[in-house]
Amino acid sequence: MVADQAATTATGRHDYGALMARAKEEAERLVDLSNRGARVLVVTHIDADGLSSGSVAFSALARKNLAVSVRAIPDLDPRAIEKLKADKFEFYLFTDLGSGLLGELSAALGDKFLVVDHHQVPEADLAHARLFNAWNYGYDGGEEACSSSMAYSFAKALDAKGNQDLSALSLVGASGDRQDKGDARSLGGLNKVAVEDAVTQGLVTTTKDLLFYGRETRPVHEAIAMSYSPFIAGLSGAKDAALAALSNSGFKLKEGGRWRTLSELSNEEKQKVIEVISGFIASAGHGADLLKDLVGTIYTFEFEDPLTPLRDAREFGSLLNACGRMDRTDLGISICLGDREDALRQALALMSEYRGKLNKAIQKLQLETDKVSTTGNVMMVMGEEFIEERMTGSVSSLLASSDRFRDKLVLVRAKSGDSDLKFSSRIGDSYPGKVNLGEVMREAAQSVGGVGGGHSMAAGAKIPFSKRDDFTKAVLEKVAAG
Ligand SMILES: [Mn+2]
Repeated sequence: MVADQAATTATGRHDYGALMARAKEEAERLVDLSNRGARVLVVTHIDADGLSSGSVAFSALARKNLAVSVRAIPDLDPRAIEKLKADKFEFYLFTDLGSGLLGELSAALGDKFLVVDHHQVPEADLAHARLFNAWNYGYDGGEEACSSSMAYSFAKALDAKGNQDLSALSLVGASGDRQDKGDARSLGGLNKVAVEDAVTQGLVTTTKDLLFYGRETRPVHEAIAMSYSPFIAGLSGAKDAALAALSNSGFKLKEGGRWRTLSELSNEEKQKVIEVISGFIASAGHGADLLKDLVGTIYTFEFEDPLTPLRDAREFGSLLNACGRMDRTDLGISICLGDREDALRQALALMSEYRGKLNKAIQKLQLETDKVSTTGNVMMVMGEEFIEERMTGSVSSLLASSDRFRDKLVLVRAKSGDSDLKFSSRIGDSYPGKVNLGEVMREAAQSVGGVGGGHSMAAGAKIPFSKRDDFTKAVLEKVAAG
């Protein structure tokens, strides 16, 4: 089975065989450690891919009867590393973070750690002995592998049969990291190995349809209004406007007194929905790109309740993201580990609260145009006064998916503590140039005494507040230099 999948996915530069061999080596090392009574801590990031990859690693180790705990943290920095060290675990498994701090980790933890990741690192760091990173095996960690599919490979190395169910969570992590960049917004590369496992297991089915939130459960206008990616100004977050627009077009919203859902519509009706939406998209520029993004491959989890967002890989990812952003990673992890009662109920409430916050930030942006500045292809949101630090990633993702800014490099900044600024940056799908955002943010942050990095299309930085102008200047220069 493993060999078959390797054959279908390890085309060209992909080296699935070497990746699994390394996973096996590390898995054996961990089992050996635990036989000697070692306690292991899984440390992961707070976003959807972080929560799902941490849960995959945790489940796989717990199933081997290891004494394992899992913890999600917003940032790994030298101070966080010291704190982890003080907790005196015998081994630390990092998922979705750590690639940028290998030297610091080695200094603090010796060789008692492993980083399972997909973030791009400088060439010299790729050879680090405690790094298990997708880029080492020919997978583009920006869109072909997420931490969840890396953690799933590790889980398969621990127990190929027993852990196949964890394949489904890989799809959640990959969607959360917006890696659906294949044909018809499908998942490719190492993520596709997980898709194939999940389909073979009967856990997941794939279909092509309109990609709106709650397509099986919500009234059509609600589904449109609750969708933020791509962000459609005037419809996203605007239920009444969506209802009015559909009614005015003569759309049949109800059947026998009951609201119809998107999944019930005929193809002609779906076409009509797209027409209504296109009326809201600025005719200049990138509307066609955006409309194309509205249709794509849907990954449905057959074992989940159709009435919950857990039924759809993307919606599951949004729910986890909301848990992370709202400081309740415990709920996200509980859900990944199978809680469908209390944790799910609380997370759903949190999700509406989170959407409310996001909506407020966006409305403020539309009203107060002095909070936005544009220089060439770079647009910056000065969110110090109205965007919370933990919301920066959501706001930048949303703006980069909107018709207005999808040809821009989006920078969103917010206050972090008393003396720092947090930046979140994204490259819109229609951005005309070529730039490696992870590198730009890392180098620009370093030049002002801060820390930064990430992926080519999504990255972040934290810098001293007093250096904000130097930092922005450094970013603009690096972007202009290509
Ligand atoms: Mn990730």
